[in-house]
Amino acid sequence: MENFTPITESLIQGDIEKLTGLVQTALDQGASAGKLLNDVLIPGMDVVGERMESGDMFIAEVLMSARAMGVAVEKLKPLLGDGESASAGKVIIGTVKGDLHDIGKNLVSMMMGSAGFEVIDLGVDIGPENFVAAIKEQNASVVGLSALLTTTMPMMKQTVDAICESGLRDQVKIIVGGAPVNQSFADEIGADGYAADAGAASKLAKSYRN
Ligand code: B1M
Repeated sequence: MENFTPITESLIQGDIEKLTGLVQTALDQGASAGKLLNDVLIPGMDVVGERMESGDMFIAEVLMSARAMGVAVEKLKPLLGDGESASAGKVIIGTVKGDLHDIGKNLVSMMMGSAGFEVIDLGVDIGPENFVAAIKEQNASVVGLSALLTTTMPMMKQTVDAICESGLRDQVKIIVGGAPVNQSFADEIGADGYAADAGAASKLAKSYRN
């Protein structure tokens, strides 16, 4: 049994050069891309998520790990045959209309991508009609709404309402997050869940696929 610990460690450290070198060596030695992704890299990102939640890793460190994961995933992508991909479904994510903050949202995108979801990131300042159109077009199963301003929180409710009115509500789970948002606000506007940080958002999305 190969020792994959150095790969996990370099991922957690966000050391892109070391990680890509070790991944290449493992591939050269015969490890499969699917095994590296599902049994080494994704569990490594779970550790990052846990450390983030417990406060043992800072945001900057989490971003470095997420970037390293992105580079490793890009490297493995062409080698992943059908059925070997860890795709866990499609997630539409965006910062709601009127709000331009995207650092936290990008982190959520990266963590969900690292967890095997196909993430369609709509960007910032996204109106309810754009979320609805994207769910329809992409046949997404999870929608993530981010807001950093108290003034844009009502836009989250408008977005949830628009999804209900479009008839797509039963198809998607809606996750909301961002500094001014909390669980009771999520309940109040009819979202399925609230996540305090990127690790929790990814964990929540994963819980919906079971
Ligand atoms: Co703005 N801003 N900002 N800002 N800004 C805040 C949010 C503010 C709290 C600063 C302050 O006054 N103390 C304040 C909001 C006050 C309020 O509403 N109560 C504020 C304000 C007022 C404004 C402007 C109105 C300022 C002005 O122009 N007068 C303006 C609004 C522009 C607009 O959006 N229309 C504005 C502009 C900006 C910049 C453009 C300069 C810049 C954004 C750059 C960018 O995002 N590309 C900016 C920044 C950087 C901040 C602060 C300083 C940092 C935000 C950040 O990136 N944090 C912020 C103060 C603060 O938060 N300390 C502030 C790091 C990031 C990793 O955390 O985004 O919270 P966060 O994401 C976390 C969680 O919230 C969660 O997970 C992430 C990772 O753990 N999360 C989710 C986020 N989305 C999620 C979605 C999920 C789940 C979890 O599921 C889908």
